[in-house]
Amino acid sequence: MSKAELGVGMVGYAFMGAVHSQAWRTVNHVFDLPVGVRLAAIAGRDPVAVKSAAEQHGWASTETDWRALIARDDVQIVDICTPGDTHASIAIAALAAGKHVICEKPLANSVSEAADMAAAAADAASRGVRSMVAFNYRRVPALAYARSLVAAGRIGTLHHVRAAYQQDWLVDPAAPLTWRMQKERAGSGALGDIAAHIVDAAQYVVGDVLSGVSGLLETFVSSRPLSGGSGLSAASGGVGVGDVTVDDAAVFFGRFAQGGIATFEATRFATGRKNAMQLEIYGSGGGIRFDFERMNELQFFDGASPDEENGYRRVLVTEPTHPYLGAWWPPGHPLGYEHTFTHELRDFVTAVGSGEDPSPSFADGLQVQKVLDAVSVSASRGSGWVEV
Ligand code: SOE
Repeated sequence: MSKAELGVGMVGYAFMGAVHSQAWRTVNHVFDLPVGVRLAAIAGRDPVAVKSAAEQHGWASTETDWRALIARDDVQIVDICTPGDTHASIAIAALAAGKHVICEKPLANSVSEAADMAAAAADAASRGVRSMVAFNYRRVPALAYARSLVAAGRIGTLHHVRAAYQQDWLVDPAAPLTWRMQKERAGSGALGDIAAHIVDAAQYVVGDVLSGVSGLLETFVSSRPLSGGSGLSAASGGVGVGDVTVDDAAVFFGRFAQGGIATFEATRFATGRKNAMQLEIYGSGGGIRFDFERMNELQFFDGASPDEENGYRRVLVTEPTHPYLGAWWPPGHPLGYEHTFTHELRDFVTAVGSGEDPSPSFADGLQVQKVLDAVSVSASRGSGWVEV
């Protein structure tokens, strides 16, 4: 008997839309899901551009208004890949219409929007409608494995977390202004875009939440040209210059609720670092180090090994017994960035198909938003301590 199939409707088709599309096309064919998925429709305001995106990424049809997408009978899942200023309205409307929702990070542009989304998600869950926030780095097999090591007590009592997310795509002052540098669209800069990832990843791996932070935000280049550039810094047009109204970099430290302290650095100005996401975890009985540039590896120091032969050892996380890997290639055949999205959809669709709530929930997204907000408040008060 063939499986039931859920129609997916996606809003947005830029970088995240492209990578999510790839994952939607793949997830059915790699993992054995309780329900199938179909790429029903994609929505975007520009009719020509959305049509060409649909053809390129394999969507069956298009809409130019997300409300029409949500209203369709052949759409049961709504995937939100738009800038943060539209997340709350799309997600809340979709949940009210009984559609399961997966939403890109950060969940929203403010704590109050995120709280509204979490409340709508809790209400929808009571009606069997599921939601998830898309923190894809949780689905790096090496990080999922790191979490299991910490949970199994292999590093003992947590002392330190050192997390960094470094990019360099804004170091050139001639890089143009885009929505990612506008507070009303993106909410914040490096803070919401990439610190959100390392806050989520750190909390996920250690299995605890930050209880307070102290931070500093910096904007190195305060105005930028309105057109030019390529890739993430491509602007769609305009003349002259516009103001950058978000942070270019965020640094902060924090304390975990159950003990252990952490430092975080998120920047778009780390010259030469393209997408360097790093996490180090040190406990009384061991340590773990991860670098996304070597995402198939984990460095593990096992304090239980004899001193004379001990040191950080490189664990190649490609064995089928590691999280997510059984469905892919034989040992030693590594995965890449895009697989993390296939894994997140695997977990989302599995939960939806099994009638369970996926993780991370909108409530988890709200908690990350509270951490980001506490960093902003701290920075605005000269870096004083702020409870989360
Ligand atoms: C841009 O900084 C960006 O695309 C983020 O928005 C993504 O979440 C991250 O995975 C890569 O960098």
